[in-house]
Amino acid sequence: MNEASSEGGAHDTTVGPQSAGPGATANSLAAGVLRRNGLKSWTRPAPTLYPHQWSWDSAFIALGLAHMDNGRATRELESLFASQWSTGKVPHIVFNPDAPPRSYFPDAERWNSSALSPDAPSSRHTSGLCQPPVHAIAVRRIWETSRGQDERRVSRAREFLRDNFPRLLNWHRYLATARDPEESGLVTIYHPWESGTDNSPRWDAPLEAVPVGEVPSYTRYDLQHVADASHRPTDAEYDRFLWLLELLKRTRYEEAEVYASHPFLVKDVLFSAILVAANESLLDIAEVVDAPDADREQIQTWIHRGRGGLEGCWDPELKLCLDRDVRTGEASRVRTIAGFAPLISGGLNPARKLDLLQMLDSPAFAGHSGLRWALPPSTSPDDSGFHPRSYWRGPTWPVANWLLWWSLLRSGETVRAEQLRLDTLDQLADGGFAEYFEPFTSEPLGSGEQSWTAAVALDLLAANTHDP
Ligand code: 2M8
Repeated sequence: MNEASSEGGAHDTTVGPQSAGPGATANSLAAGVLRRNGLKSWTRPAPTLYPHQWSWDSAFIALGLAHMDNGRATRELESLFASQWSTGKVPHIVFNPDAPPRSYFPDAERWNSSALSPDAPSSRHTSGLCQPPVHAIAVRRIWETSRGQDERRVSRAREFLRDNFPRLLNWHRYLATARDPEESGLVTIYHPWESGTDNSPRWDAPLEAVPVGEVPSYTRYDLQHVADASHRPTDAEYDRFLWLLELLKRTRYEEAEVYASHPFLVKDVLFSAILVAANESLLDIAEVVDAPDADREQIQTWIHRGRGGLEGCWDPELKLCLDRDVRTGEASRVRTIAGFAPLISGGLNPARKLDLLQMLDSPAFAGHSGLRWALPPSTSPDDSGFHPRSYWRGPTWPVANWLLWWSLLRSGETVRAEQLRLDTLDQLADGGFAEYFEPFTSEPLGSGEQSWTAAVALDLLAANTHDP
């Protein structure tokens, strides 16, 4: 690991079972990032670029914190869920009132969600979007890491599960209904920011189809925090992102209205697959909290429906799963890591699993001969939308590797999973806990101390101590 970002070994005792082994330095470095980015009850995704609380970042962060400090892990999620909308939506950003002025745009004022929507929380400012639902997966991890610990810790964890089961169920219900009125099993997103893979070429065609109107003037602050503007979306992309935001505001974030009028409605396969996996975790949580049978049956229905929907998005020629534009019915024929969605949702027949494993290791992804590590680039180098340094258009992302690793383990592909784990950890040992990496040179890009990168490192390092 890069010693420049080290806090030294002073905190080793807080990093759990790995602290005495060879992973001790890596553990303490990763824990140091989470400690430095941590505020009172939640963690900034990055010290300057992202000064607010982001939804799926917090879930990954909690998953890592579960190996350091269970109390902090539970607080992370509780503070996020305190801003859950009355519809069940978990907002993609919860704004930090103490963030330095002019540090992030669009800010709370631009979203204006509490004033516009009666469904938004009134005491905290949030964005009007959401992000992939990794939360139940993190809650399940918090439960697992409490097992075998002293009775007080186990009962605190059980209580946490009990308190959070209804919140998670509401969140998933919101996604399965408001975001899937067709009952297709696929989640509709209203904005590329909801996908978490913001300017992936997955969104190029549906975004280009959006006629952009007059965007109120704005200043981007993100560019001041990165070494090179080419790592971030272009100004033209930002105009489109902000135009969509204006349109959502005109609907007052009212779901039916958005569905009727919004020009960007896309069935996102990665988001949908994460929801299936999260529903599997939610079923396990339901078991622990002894939830009513009706809730469990509901979750089973969502899992089944989700897998069916994803199967319908399979492209036999590209051998990947593809997003679909709700308005045109067109599939987005680009090759990105989202195409591996069925691996994440699981329950695959052997032929489909083989297709996916072969594609993962083919020259189009992790088997590309020029890669520094055998890690899948976010966009295939063979795709015309590929860019090795531009955010979600080609770099490798440790969180994406974590999702694939975890999915491979769950599907019984332990050897492939282990290779992915080791390559990811080697990349981090080399380049530190960066937000993303150039896939050929492994140059760290974006923010240098990204919390979710450190968090997934902690989980990967602890992998030999728990089951997937
Ligand atoms: C990135 O997204 C934000 C907007 O939500 C941005 O670029 O300003 C994405 O990588 C997203 O997935 C992530 O949650 C967020 C914070 O790390 O940054």
